[in-house]
Formats: sequence, C-alpha cells, structure tokens
Amino acid sequence: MNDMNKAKLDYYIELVEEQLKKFTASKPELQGEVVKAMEYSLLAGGKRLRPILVMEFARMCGEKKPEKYIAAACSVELIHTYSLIHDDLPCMDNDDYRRGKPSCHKAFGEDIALLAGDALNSMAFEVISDAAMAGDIPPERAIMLVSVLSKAIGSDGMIGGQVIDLKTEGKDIDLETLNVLQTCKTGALIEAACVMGAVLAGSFEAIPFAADYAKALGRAFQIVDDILDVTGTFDELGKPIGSDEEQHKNTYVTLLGLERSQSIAKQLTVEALGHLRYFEEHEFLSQLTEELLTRRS
Ligand code: GRG
Repeated sequence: MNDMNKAKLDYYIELVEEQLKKFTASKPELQGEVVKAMEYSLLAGGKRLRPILVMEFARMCGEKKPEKYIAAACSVELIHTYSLIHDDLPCMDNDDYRRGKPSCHKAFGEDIALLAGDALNSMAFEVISDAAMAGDIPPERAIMLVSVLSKAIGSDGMIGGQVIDLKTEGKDIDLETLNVLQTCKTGALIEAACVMGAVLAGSFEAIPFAADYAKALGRAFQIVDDILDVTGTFDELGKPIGSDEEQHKNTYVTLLGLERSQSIAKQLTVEALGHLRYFEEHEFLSQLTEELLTRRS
C-alpha cells in the first residue's frame, strides 16, 4: 500500500477507535460490569475492516465526507464484536483468547460475556436509529440499513452460518456446503458493510456492484483466515493456531489443501478487484483488497 493510502487507512482506523470509545463512555455506571465487558472486547484492536468498508463505499459512491457516517459504519463493528464474543463461548468454539487477550468470558465470566454480546447486538440498531433521529441519516436510508444489517446477521445470514458450522463439525461436507457456510457466516456481514456504504450515499444503483465485490472479497477473506489458522502464529493472530483442526472444523484448507486454497483466494481477489472497476475512485480499496490476501493477522 502506498504512503497516501496507508495514511488514509490509519485515519479510518483512528475514526473507528474514537467512535467505539464514545459508544461505551456514555453509558451509566449501574450496569458497570457489562459495559466494561463490551468496552473490553470493542477496544481490543482488530483490523476494523467492516466499518472501513462502509465508509469507503459511501465515499466511492459519491459521499464527500464519509466521516459523517462513522456511527452507522461502526454499527457493523458492534455486530462483529458481538459475534466474536459469542463465538468464543464454551458452548460455541470455546476459545480462550481473542485479539491477543483473554476472550470476553475468560475475563468477565460466561454470563456477563453472553450479555455483553447481546447488548452490542442491540446497540448496533440503536446507533443507526439514533443517527436518523439526529438528522445525520435520511430516515428511509436508515430503514434500509436496518433491513440490510438485520437480514445479514439472522438465520439466513451469520447465525445460519454458525449453525451449519456447528452441525457439520467432524462430518465430511462438500465444497458447495462449505461455500454456503462461508457465505452466511463471514460473507453476509462483509456484504452488508459494502451495501450499507452505497445506501448511506443514496447510490442505490451501485448496490449490486458493491454486493458482487463483497461476495468475492468475503470468500477470499475466509480462505485466508483458514490458511492463517494453519500457517500463522499466536503473536500474529492473537489466538492459538490450529484450532480449526482441533475442533474438527470444515475449512477450505481441510477440504482443498493449502496450495489450492491459496490459489482460489488469489483468483477471488482478482475477481473482487474487477468488480471495483465500476467505481471511479477505487484505488484505496483495490490496494486494501490486495493487502488482505497477504495479511498475517
Ligand atoms: C455466535 C452469534 C454468533 C456468530 C458466530 C461470525 C461468527 C459467527 C463468528 C466469528 C468467528 C469467526 C471465525 C468468524 C469467521 C469470520 C472471521 C474471519 C472473523 C475474524 O474477522 P477479522 O479477521 O477479525 O476481521 P478482527 O479481529 O481483525 O476484527
């Protein structure tokens, strides 16, 4: 990534971090424990990819100041963080570490971690509706955001993907089933983020192009995630490696092997870059998309 785009990435990340701090800072002390748990997981780092996608799509779709949508963009990070907290719970993947720190339930207990995830989930929709009520987003666009986001994370989206994941552990599945699992579990939220950017900018004709890009990126992203679970280190990933194999998960690597997975991720990245050509100023996102293929965290 060139220096200008690196500076832009850093700027976006800074905006996201500042906004996430505001979400929990304004909460009362009475429910202190759950707020601390929300804050702990929200501010534990992470690439902040999803809110960046929202803002960048809004910008590429003609919004001169995508920063003004920072709160709505972060709604997707609230959902992402909730999904990570719940995914780490003993009844799900039972992971002790996340983003280099003890996972939320290890730090706060299962009860509080479960509730922190629930509260982040509702906060995402509170944030979007509050932005509309404050006049920051036209109401009809806010309704569309709620529609896009809620569909992406329900039983036809993220939750559905998690169910397929749980129910196919230790069983042989074919590539088609793995693709459905991925599309729901990882792909749906990434697609929602890209589409939400187009919606925020009022560029409804761009939605199919944003969605096509997101589908290719989302699959490449998951394949790289599977590869890193085998080739990464604890320091890079902030969690133990080899957990997919330990839990008998179906992944692109277990199904296709490392080499073929790498080659498909590359192919999908090229496809994603092709979809970006619809957008005039796509250089930043093109570079970010390429970097995500070779990421180490
Ligand atoms: C249990 C509600 C519930 C949902 C579970 C999305 C999900 C479904 C679980 C999250 C765990 C997981 C491995 C999802 C696959 C998607 C993925 C690659 C997540 C990691 O996203 P990154 O790399 O994480 O963007 P950071 O830490 O950078 O934000």
